[in-house]
Amino acid sequence: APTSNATGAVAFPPGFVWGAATAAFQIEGATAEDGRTDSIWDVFARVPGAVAGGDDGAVACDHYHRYRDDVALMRSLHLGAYRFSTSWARVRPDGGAPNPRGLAFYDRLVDELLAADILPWVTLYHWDLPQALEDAGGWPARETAYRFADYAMTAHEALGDRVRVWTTLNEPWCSSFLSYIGGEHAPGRTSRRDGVAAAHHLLLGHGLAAAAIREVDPTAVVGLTVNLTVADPVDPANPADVAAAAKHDGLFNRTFLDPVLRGDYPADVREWLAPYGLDDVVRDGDLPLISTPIDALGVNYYNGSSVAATPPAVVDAGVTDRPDGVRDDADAPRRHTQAPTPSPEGVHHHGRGLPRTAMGWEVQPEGLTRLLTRLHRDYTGPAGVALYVTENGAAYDDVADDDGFVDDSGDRLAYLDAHLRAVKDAIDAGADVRGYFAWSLLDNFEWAHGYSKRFGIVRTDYATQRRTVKASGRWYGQVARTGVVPDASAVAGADQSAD
Ligand code: PNW
Repeated sequence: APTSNATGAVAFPPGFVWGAATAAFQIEGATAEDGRTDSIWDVFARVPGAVAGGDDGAVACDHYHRYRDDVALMRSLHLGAYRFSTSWARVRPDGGAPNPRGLAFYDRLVDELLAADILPWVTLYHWDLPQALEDAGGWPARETAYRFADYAMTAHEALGDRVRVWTTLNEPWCSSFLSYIGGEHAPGRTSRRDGVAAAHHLLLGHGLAAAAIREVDPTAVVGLTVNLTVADPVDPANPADVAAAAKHDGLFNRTFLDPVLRGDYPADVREWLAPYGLDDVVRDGDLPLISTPIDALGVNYYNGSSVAATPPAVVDAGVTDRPDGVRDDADAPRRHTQAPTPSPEGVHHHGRGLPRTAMGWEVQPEGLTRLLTRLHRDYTGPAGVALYVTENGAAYDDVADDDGFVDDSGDRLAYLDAHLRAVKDAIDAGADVRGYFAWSLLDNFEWAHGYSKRFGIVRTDYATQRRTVKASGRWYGQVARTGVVPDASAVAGADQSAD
């Protein structure tokens, strides 16, 4: 459907935060330096077939050594904020004692950002659990939640005098269901019971950390980032499809939203998860902790979903409809457009013939408008919680010229343009959306896809570690500087200079 902000220049509200995002394991490298020990992703990457190309995080973007240049790059893009994550295995190796040399890196990074007038947004957990804690049971073990809160306080103690925005978790759906049920992400387990226990303990860890940070730092902005979708029935007139869409919404979105923002798992979700032990892991007092008030909800949006009660007649290359989302090691890594969930019966994903990114994900910008509007109405508005889009972006098969320049104006730039217009539509409809972070600042380690998928608005040449701003990055830098998404017709094919 056409949106009200379809093509003309669109001005965002004053004070809107313009940023870009990364995650520690995806960019830092230096995985064995200054006392860092293995995380589950270091170990998972050594499993044959787990990561495309046999890629690992040992070097990645070498950001650990190049952070000064990277901050200068952010400044050249006029970013107002930078969302990064701290590595638990660096800050508390093996999940044990604090590591001053690991903390010193984040100390330097934060100082560098502040000197460049860029606000540091810290995410404490972007999927890199210390392997020693996985060996002790991982997220399915309740104890991990308490260890997470300890680690959060170590990071806060070191950086809390300068970092004002604290995000506990990135995408708990991914670090529970995709990791412990789908087996596609580290640690690669395939147990529904483990996935359910992991989800609850991640939320508990969030609540413990959020409450502890609030207590020592009442003016901190505390939040959580979730990956969300809009789930539409293939046939809105078919009650079975409507029910399937509601189930996907329940297991993908509401499982993580409701405990935090409404104080309990929804009744239907409880019913779907009961066979996999939800009631065995939820203890008295957990939900009040999990629903500790937050200030900001981070929303990561990449695509919507079209759901039916029956499988698609034709299974195409991009939409793999699988009954249970469980990994088949002979064919890794796989695309989970059939989301791995604990109770996937009767939920089938269909393609709609929309344009796709290189991930196979359908491009559906208006879904972001509906998602933000719904969140504001049903969750964050009533609670006075601000919304931030903490990730949005796209992988495409970039072609670089001899200078390393990528003209992605026809795809990635267009993706960002359309989604920013969708954000503005949500703001115009009353949603309290206060910022946007492009995923990602740099091409980086795209998890099970290794370095084969490029999400950056800046190209990383892995052979030389040279960074080259793409057309989308030049464009985004202008948007960040002016607060205006320019007229779309003026952008197509136009010369976009860096400043
Ligand atoms: C997010 N899914 O991952 C992460 O936060 C980033 O680290 C990642 O690089 C980015 O999006 C692009 O993938 C996701 O299967 C991975 O629905 C998988 C899914 C969603 C988000």
